Amino acid sequence: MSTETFQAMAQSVMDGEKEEAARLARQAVAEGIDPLVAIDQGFVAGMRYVGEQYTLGEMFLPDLVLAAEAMKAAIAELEPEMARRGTARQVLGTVVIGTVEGDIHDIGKTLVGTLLSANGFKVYDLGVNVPLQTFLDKALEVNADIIGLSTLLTTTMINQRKFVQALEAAGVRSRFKVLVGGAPVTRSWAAEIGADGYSEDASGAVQAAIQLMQGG
Ligand code: B1M
Repeated sequence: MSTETFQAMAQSVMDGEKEEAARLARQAVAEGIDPLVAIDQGFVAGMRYVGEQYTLGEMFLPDLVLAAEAMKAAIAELEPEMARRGTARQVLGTVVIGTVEGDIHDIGKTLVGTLLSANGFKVYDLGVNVPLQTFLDKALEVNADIIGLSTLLTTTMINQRKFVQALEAAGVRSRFKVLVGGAPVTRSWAAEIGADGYSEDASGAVQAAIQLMQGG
């Protein structure tokens, strides 16, 4: 796939062109391109640009919404291929994942959930704006191994810390591994709040989850 096509993917997100984004995603699948490469080198680049322009006051909330719609349309086309490429057969572990309370960003979290699922994890995706108690209730209900907390807002990162504290207060800290991620989240933040795992992207999250299952 040519550099121009990756640029066109980025452009389709910048322009909020849903159909074009979906078409380019289908083209990537037809050409045997790894969906993650299409996402990282194409669509995410467009999303990054939109985020920067929003910060600069050059783009506005409706632009973010349209960009997100285009990105989701592309991912929807790529998802079956991501699942198909997942090689693991046995269930590696059970993951409860969601975006923390106060935060409605869902694209990154959904991508992480999809890849975990494609790689052999049983995934319960609780969606966005998820209260901490809901994470805990679901994790207890399904006897989860890993609880994944995503956040894109600096203002809601604190809910990741609160969740680790809530597990301790409930006396169940040792029952679950906590995996954290999201654009503002760093390895040092993860260490500071006592999370067990961290990743800056979706494929890293799969590696981190596998490590956690191996006791790492
Ligand atoms: Co919002 N938003 N947004 N937004 N938005 C950001 C995050 C922002 C950085 C934009 C900016 O100012 N430049 C900014 C946050 C600033 C901050 O906190 N410091 C921001 C803001 C301010 C807001 C609002 C407050 C705006 C407003 O209302 N005034 C509002 C928040 C509402 C709320 O949540 N309460 C808001 C709303 C929205 C939309 C609804 C319009 C839309 C989201 C639509 C949707 O998700 N359905 C939106 C979008 C699209 C963005 C940007 C542009 C793109 C986010 C995205 O989807 N990225 C974003 C700017 C940016 O990040 N560059 C921005 C693509 C996605 C694949 O990446 O989500 O980072 P990401 O996920 C990655 C990794 O982070 C990691 O893996 C993923 C795949 O590689 N990862 C994990 C994620 N979760 C993980 C979990 C893990 C491990 C890894 O383990 C469990």
